Parts: sequence; C-alpha cells; structure tokens
Amino acid sequence: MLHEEDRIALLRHMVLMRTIEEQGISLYKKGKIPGSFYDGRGQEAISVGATFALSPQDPVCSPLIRDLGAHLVRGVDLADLFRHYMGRENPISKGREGNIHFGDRRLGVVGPVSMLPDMMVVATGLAMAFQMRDERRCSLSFFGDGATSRGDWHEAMNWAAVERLPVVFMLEDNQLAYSTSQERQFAVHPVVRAEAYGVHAVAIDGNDVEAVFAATHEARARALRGDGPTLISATTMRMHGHGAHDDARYVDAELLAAWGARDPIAGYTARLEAAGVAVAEVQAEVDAAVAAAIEAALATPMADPATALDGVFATGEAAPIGTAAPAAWSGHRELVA
Ligand SMILES: Cc1ncc(C[n+]2csc(CCOP(=O)(O)OP(=O)(O)O)c2C)c(N)n1
Ligand SMILES: [Mg+2]
Repeated sequence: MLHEEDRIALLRHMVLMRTIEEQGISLYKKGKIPGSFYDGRGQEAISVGATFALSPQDPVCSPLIRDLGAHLVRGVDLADLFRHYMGRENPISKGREGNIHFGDRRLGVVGPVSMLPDMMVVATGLAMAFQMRDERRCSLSFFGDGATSRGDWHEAMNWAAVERLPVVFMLEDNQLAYSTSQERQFAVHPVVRAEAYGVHAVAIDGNDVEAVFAATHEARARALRGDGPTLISATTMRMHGHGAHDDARYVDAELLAAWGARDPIAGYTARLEAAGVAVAEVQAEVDAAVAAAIEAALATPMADPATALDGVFATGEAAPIGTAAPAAWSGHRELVA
C-alpha cells in the first residue's frame, strides 16, 4: 500500500518530469539543446507510477521519449541530465546524444535503441534469464501503441506467454504514433492481441498514477509467483507534438482540450489536497532543483569532438543490471528494503 510519503514522492516525480521537460523545450527554442526535444506531457503518471512499483533490481527496459519519470525514480543526476540534453561533457552520453537514447545499467535502466520496439525482446530475454537462474526479479518494457504494429512486439508476446516469463509490458496508449491515428494503425486493439497470444492483459486509466502503480504492483506479483507476463494498457493522450519541432496541427483541438481537463498532475494534486496531504511546497522545491541543475549544466564545457569515436565498440565487462541501488533511488519503500 502507498503511505503518505510515497504519495508525495509520486506527485514530486511527476512535477519534476514536467518541469524538466518544460525547461527542456524552452532551452531547445533558445538554441541550447541541439536536434529536437521530445517530451511526455500528460503521460507523467505512467513512467513514474510503473517504475515506483518495481524493486531496484527489476530492470526497466527502454524508457522512451515519454518516460523520463523512470530515470527520475531510479535517481538520475539532474545536472548530468541537462548536460546530456545540451551536448556538454557528462557521464550519461559523453555529449553524443541529445535527448532520450540513454540508460544506466547500475540504476537498472536499460536504455533504448531507436528501432521500435526492439527492447520488448530484450526485456523478454532478461525475464528468461531470471527464470532460468531462479532469481526473484521481473523486467518491464515501455512501448507505444504504434510500436505494437512491428514484428518484435509479436515475438515478445508469444514467447513470454509460452514460457510464462516474469515480464511486464507497459503499453502507453496515447492515441497517436507521430501523426498516425489508431484507426490507421491497427484493426484490433493490442489488449485483444495480447490476450490472443495468452498474455494476461488489463486496461487502466494511464492518467491516474495510483492506478498505474497498483496495476504494475499486481503484474510484478504475478510475475514473481510464476503466473507469467502481463500487458498493462495505460490509456492516455499525447498532449504535445511528437517532438518540439512538431506543432501537431493534425490533432483535434476539442479532443486535446478534453484530455487537458484530465491532467494527471492537476488531478493527483487535488486528490492529495482533499485527503489533507501537504503538497504546497512541491513545485517550489522542484523549481529550485531544476534551476540549479540547468545552471550547473550551462557552466560545463561542450563535449570534446576529438572523443567522438571513443566507445563506438563495446569493450570490457558491462556493469551488472540493477545491482547498485543508489541512495537517491526513491521507489516504493516496501520494495527498497
Ligand atoms: C521501427 C521504427 N520505425 C520508425 C521509427 C521512428 N519513430 C520514432 S517514435 C515513432 C512513433 C512511435 O509511436 P508510438 O509507438 O505510439 O509511441 P509515442 O511516440 O506515441 O509515444 C516513430 C514512427 C522508429 N524509431 N522505429
Ligand atoms: Mg503512441
């Protein structure tokens, strides 16, 4: 169950995600962030609620362009995150990547590659390793509705069901894949397709962070009991363009306004306030932390172009996944112990 401090942490992580991304869009428009900037406005409850329900030893595969909350719950350093966005020297990407293709194995975050949804099969493979080694862990993979049209998705579904693997598939059902609507994307919803493969599937309100937490908590419990994979379809709406370069003029304004009224942060703030939980300070605390991180990043030199070819090929031992839970890790406290 969620204690009061867990609920405040859930809200804080969502507010942190939104504040970082609002600042990121602003820095992109000022020319401080190269390429584009991708954000998950309106989808904060999904990556925050899901990651909060995992143990630090459960790998989170491929937080995508809407899933900054997973990195935040796992304790990514905020100054390094902004250095990464801005191409400054940093340990996350060494200035090689602008926005989202990153992870930290020690924090149990397996970064995405660009081909969607390649990391579904990686999460499935990790789950297979845990099952073979008899380890009480599960893996989780995020993916979008568009990604369910690709072959890897079907392979992952089928194999996870056949082997009853301890894996959680987190579908961010945000109605769009770039400019492609769901009517143009598939004739049968992924929940039905998952069930056809033999994967237990549930549909939840993706804008309700406690609903996401509860569904992931239950899916993890099923996985560890040996009951196999779960697909969670978290219904939500992409509130911005695909990236900051896309004005999303192809999205119906009335639909956006209706979803705007169901904002996950405003809704959860009101719910906690009604329950007498003190949340008034959260935004100011977050603003101060984000401002300090941006200042530190702006004071850091750009990455040295002479190092661009370093590390192109993997060498040496890779760090084990999720074995060094940092002090900054702030998931559900019953799982941290
Ligand atoms: C195989 C593949 N095709 C195309 C792309 C380019 N691309 C990146 S994100 C994206 C949209 C994906 O839509 P969805 O899976 O619904 O995720 P969302 O952006 O809505 O979160 C596309 C087409 C890609 N990364 N991989
Ligand atoms: Mg989508």
